[in-house]
Amino acid sequence: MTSPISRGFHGRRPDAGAAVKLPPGQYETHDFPVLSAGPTPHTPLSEWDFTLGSVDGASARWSWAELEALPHETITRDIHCVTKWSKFDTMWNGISIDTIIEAGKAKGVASAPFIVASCDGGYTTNLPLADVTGGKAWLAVGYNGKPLPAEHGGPVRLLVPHLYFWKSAKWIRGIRFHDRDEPGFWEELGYHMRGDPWKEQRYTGDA
Ligand SMILES: Nc1nc2c(c(=O)[nH]1)N[C@H]1C(S)=C(S)[C@@H](COP(=O)(O)O)O[C@H]1N2
Ligand SMILES: [Mo]
Repeated sequence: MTSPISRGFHGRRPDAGAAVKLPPGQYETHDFPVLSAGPTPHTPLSEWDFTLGSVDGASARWSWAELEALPHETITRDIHCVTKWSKFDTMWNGISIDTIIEAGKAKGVASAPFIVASCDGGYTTNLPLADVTGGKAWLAVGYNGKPLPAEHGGPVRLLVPHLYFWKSAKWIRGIRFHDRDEPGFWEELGYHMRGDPWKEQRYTGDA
């Protein structure tokens, strides 16, 4: 008979691994819940565009085809929703925000220390520039090797996996630079301005 101690050790290993990846107050789910504050918009790709805007009003625009022509990366990250589910090792494809900002600079759009992302349907969310640059955020166009489904934000969503998932704006249509940190949709309603899951920055006033 094999040792029960050895069996117990092997049996607990996956849980120990999950605990390391799970921020405080979160649980792991294998589903992919859909959380939307309104109906799912369906903008045809022929009408879709993306606009990057500076503080002084300069802007740059990309059509769907122009966005698709920019370099893409495959990204595998854990995601964490403020409603307490976390999903491990989600796989995305998209364009780094660093790439978009560099392409915007070439079109005369200067950056600033904060951004607001805006979406079809009117949703907005704010982020410090430092949280979307340096390989930390993407315009995601693919999920699990397929085009991003509309309910999860397709054709294009912001992906900022190191912050609570409300920062990952679905159906994104633009990013605007700001000199000051301006609250977005949930941030106006009492959610944290930054939303770091490892610091449990859920609501206004959390550390
Ligand atoms: N445009 C838009 N983006 C959004 C939301 C939304 O309501 N509208 N909900 C946010 C919230 S609270 C979460 S948890 C995630 C959910 O993404 P999912 O539906 O792909 O799981 O999208 C975020 N991005
Ligand atoms: Mo959320």
